[in-house]
Amino acid sequence: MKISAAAAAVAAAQNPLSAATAEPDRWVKSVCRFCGTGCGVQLRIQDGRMTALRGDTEHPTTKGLVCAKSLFLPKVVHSPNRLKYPMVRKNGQLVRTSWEEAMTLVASKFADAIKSSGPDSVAYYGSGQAMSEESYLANRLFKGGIGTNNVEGNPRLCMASAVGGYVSTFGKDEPMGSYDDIDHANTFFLIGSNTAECHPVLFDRIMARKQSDRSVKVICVDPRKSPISTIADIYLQPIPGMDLVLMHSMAHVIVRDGHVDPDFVEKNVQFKAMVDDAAQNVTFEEYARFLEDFSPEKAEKLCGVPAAQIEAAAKQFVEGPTTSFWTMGLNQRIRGVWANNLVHNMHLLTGMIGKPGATPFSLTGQPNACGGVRDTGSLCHILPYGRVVAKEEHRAEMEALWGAKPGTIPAKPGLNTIEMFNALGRGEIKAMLILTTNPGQSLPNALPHRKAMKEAPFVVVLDIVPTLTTELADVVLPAAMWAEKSGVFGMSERRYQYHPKVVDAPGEAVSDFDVLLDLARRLEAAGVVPAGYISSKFENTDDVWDEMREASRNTAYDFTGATRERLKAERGLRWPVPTEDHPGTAIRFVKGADPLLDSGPYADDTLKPGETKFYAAPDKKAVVWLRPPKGPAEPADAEYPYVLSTGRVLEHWHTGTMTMEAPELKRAQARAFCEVNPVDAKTLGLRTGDWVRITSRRGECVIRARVVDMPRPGMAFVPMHWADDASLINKVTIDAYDPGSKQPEFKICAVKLAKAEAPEGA
Ligand SMILES: Nc1nc2c(c(=O)[nH]1)N[C@H]1C(S)=C(S)[C@@H](COP(=O)(O)OP(=O)(O)OC[C@H]3O[C@@H](n4cnc5c(=O)[nH]c(N)nc54)[C@H](O)[C@@H]3O)O[C@H]1N2
Ligand SMILES: Nc1nc2c(c(=O)[nH]1)N[C@H]1C(S)=C(S)[C@@H](COP(=O)(O)OP(=O)(O)OC[C@H]3O[C@@H](n4cnc5c(=O)[nH]c(N)nc54)[C@H](O)[C@@H]3O)O[C@H]1N2
Ligand code: SF4
Ligand SMILES: [Mo]
Repeated sequence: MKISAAAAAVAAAQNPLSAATAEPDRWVKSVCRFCGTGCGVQLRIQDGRMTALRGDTEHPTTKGLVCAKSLFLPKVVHSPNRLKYPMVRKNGQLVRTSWEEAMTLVASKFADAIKSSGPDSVAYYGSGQAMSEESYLANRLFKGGIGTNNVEGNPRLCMASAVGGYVSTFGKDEPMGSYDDIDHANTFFLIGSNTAECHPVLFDRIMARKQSDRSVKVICVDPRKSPISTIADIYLQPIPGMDLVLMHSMAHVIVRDGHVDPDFVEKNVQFKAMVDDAAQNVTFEEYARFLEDFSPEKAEKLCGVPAAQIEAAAKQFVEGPTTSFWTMGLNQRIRGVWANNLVHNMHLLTGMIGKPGATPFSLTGQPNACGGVRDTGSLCHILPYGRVVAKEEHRAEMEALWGAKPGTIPAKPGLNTIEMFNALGRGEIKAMLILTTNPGQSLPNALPHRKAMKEAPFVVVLDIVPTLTTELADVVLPAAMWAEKSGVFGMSERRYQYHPKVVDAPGEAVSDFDVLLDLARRLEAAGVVPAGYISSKFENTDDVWDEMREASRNTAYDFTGATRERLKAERGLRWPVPTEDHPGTAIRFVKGADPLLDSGPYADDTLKPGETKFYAAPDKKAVVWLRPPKGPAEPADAEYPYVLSTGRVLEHWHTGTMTMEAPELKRAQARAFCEVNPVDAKTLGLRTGDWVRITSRRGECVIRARVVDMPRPGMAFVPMHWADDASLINKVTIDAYDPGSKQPEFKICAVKLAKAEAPEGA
């Protein structure tokens, strides 16, 4: 649907919702739009409305299970608070306007900036919740059409360190295993992941595995006793930010006790250290000497975990097959990439990789951070399907496929997320497009970034409801969401799943995809994008999918066999899917008779069944890294004596814009809270329900205390879901980021805590 056509249709009908044709009740196969578990769901459609959601029992990985957030999606979709009309800011107020006026303004601001200040004066900030086709199209428009690499998105806040870990260890991004591994694992190593609340259906599957066999054990590493600590056989509670020491110490025990798999290491592993900013080969013996410094007794002093527990965890780790899962507790750290490397190290040393149940698996948070942003290369330094902007050959391949003028894609990466918002604040970015994300609430150190968005020359935001970002924008466009548009999500286990449009969007809302197409057409007309570059090629997400499959051909991601027709009929396909009769791949880098083992274009036909080859790594050998055990950017000190960590609860999704629209979810966790350990509460004179002021070097919040033995003494924990000023915890967090992955350290900053009066309006 073209925007102009949409506007015309609306002029006639005024409200497309009432215009929906009556139809018989039906249940339609789809995918949950929340977390990276990627649960299969069925949607009940009655009279043009979605009236219910249930788990899809035929779904291969989630088998009919769903969690509470998902069940209330129909209420989110049909919320009365949905944005229905475009709005532009006039005299400081957002006022309703037509699509034509809004898009004319958007296109002219972008075109003017590009003409007067060059392509790098504009930027795109997208999301792991946008459809794959949307991210791909935006990336194509900005990099190959406009000629800027200023393409970023919230996966920078979420997955960048996991990408850095996979790429630096294995040469290519994305997990090599799959959820199938859960059913074969004997040991689960869950580190920095509150799987129970954040990937509940996967957690259920882990529990089912544990219940099926008493020898299955769970190790949990988290400075906060999250709900998974209650099922852990071994629970380690490190000082926040100090688990690099812990993992080196586990590796120390593994080496000391002779649990290294010499054949696997000989064939598949090399050892490296960074010396003066350059990677240098070292020998296994040198690595073993490096580890000598990390005896459990020494490590205990640094990371706060008793030596006996480190020994126990290492001894259990080698009782494989072992599957590791981790999420933001490792990624959102200034040493996030290194933390990822150290998990991989343990798998490589023990050969716990590439066998059923043995895999290092980074759990993705959003439904489409993998398929949509990582795989399509929609970040400032990468290009689709494993290509990078720094390589001339990769740029040339994409320019050829896109029909872009040779040399359009700059060789230099664009600005990473934090630098992009810093540049916005300095006025260097003159026009920014933001969609399917709410950076006004979700960026760390939010105050200066909010100021930047407010004062920037031009910011346009697409959302489904009013948010802390739309309130800062110059133009707000109403977006169709999830079940109101058709496209693909790719979740953590490389499974691409199609979700169909089943209901109409409210009012004049249209999909982000259609807005991107319309913007492209207008920028072509303005002469800042070559004529026909996008407008002559695509009308809908189906067309774009075909080009995306082509872009993946002969790469390690090859999904040329995942046709639209297959995706519509099947319950997802895990890439590589190199041919149309290929069933998809459960384990990459391993060759074998089983069709679910890797037969992608790089797979090595000379291997014997079950043998591994890390074909994307230098010399085809994965890297065990010697990483210095560095701690956080801002540890607690005398002035700011506590560590603040932030995260999530089961019932809410990020900035709450969706889950707060379902009254049942809103009530279930109605208010922000700050968890404080009873030991600290005593010192601070705090009781549950008291107000506590949380102050950092950047800002402060006043939130009700929850005194509970969950965070370690010295640590406080606040979820990120509430938008009222007193609870907006990202005013307090730090935007220091990992020098490799550029992912910010949401998980750790230093704060003061003090009993306080109720904030105004509470
Ligand atoms: N209900 C719900 N589910 C979600 C989401 C949501 O908003 N709500 N969001 C989705 C998204 S995008 C994401 S990224 C994931 C996030 O999923 P998770 O990462 O599992 O969730 P978080 O609560 O952010 O953080 C997990 C844990 O990291 C721990 N942690 C903090 N510091 C450290 C440390 O130094 N070391 C270690 N080992 N652990 C530490 C915290 O104590 C916390 O328990 O959830 C996804 N699923
Ligand atoms: N303190 C703290 N902050 C964090 C984190 C943390 O752990 N602690 N975690 C970080 C992480 S991992 C993540 S992933 C980010 C998430 O941060 P955000 O992406 O900013 O959070 P969401 O609430 O998911 O924002 C999605 C927005 O898209 C809108 N939306 C939904 N569907 C559509 C659609 O189809 N089209 C459009 N245009 N809009 C739509 C929603 O209403 C919502 O406003 O937060 C980061 N921020
Ligand atoms: S576990 Fe994740 S994908 Fe599954 S229903 Fe819950 S939120 Fe949706
Ligand atoms: Mo995330």
